[in-house]
Amino acid sequence: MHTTDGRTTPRRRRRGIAALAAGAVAATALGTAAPAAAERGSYTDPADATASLNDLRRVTVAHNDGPLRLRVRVTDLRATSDGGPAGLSVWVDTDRSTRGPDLRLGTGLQSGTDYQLVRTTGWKPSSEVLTCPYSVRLRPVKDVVDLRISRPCLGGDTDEVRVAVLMDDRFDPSHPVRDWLGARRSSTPWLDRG
Ligand SMILES: [Ca+2]
Ligand SMILES: [Ca+2]
Repeated sequence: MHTTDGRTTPRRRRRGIAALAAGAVAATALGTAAPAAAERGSYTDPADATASLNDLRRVTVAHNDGPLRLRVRVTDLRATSDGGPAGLSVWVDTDRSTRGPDLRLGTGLQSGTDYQLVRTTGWKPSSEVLTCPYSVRLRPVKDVVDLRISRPCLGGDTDEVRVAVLMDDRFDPSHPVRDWLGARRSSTPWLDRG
């Protein structure tokens, strides 16, 4: 199980973090030799979900030879909150030839909640939880969530990706707040691997 506070850290996750760290080092070394910047995009979303502390405001995506990195900024991320359950889903489209996104990384937005990566077909989960390296880090002080999906998860020959992001707040089950980045099920432009 993957949790955002590391209280339960199985061997698989430790290996994942090590692999991500190794990837980051490799990318840095490459960067000094050939300073090709990661292909990067930053996308804003309006304050249109003010009923939730986690109103989605900005998503930054960096796609290079290391892990795909996303930073999701919300209005007021809290480590613990009586605001009730809220979650974040990031769908990643890795293949133009398959309809819709191919991966989904989902996480809760309170410290210690689970996160998991699965394959998707037609926006729905189509696999068990994947064992390749990926991570979610909640940073309440900065009001951001940092997500990483390693190259083995994306597929080694994946040269372009696009992402869709949804915040889902169920504090009041009769009035769930859903905040997509942009329009419902819309994605960022395709980002070439930098
Ligand atoms: Ca918003
Ligand atoms: Ca696809």
